[in-house]
Amino acid sequence: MPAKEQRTLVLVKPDGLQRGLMGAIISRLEQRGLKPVAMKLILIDTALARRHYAAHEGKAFFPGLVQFITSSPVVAMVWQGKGAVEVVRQLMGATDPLKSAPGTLRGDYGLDIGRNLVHGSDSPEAAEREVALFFSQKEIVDWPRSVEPWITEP
Ligand code: DAT
Ligand code: MG
Repeated sequence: MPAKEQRTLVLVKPDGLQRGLMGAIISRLEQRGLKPVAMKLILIDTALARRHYAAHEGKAFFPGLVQFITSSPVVAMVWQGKGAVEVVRQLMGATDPLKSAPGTLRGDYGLDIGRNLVHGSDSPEAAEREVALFFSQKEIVDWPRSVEPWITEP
């Protein structure tokens, strides 16, 4: 991976799949110029959910959050590109869809903080931890993309 690029974990949450929005969500990441390097549909088990959301353990919403994220499949992905962590956070919008700007994924498709459609790592450190939680090294494909120089100046 080029030094100026980052990788980040993105989940299309159960509400995104149930509502038929995974394509719309993936399209926005693609259109921005980010490159997918790993992708799979999985049912998250309770152990993985608790590890993924360990920072929120003890909070009032934690049990509901674990219940929700394990209730139906998600699409787990790794997206790569310049500033990928921050770019995905911007594309997602604020945690609470009621406070997310129109034009963001949560601002366009969501109403409820407990049904906010998408997860993106909140820092490079979190991204490294979360990518390793969801994907083995072998599942991450470092493929060359011919359009790259038209997205990022070499
Ligand atoms: P984000 O997903 O924007 O990184 P977070 O890490 O603070 O937000 O919280 C993880 C998820 O937990 C969030 O996507 C939705 C849920 N959540 C957060 N705060 C909540 C609250 N006050 N009430 C209900 N659910 C909440
Ligand atoms: Mg978070």
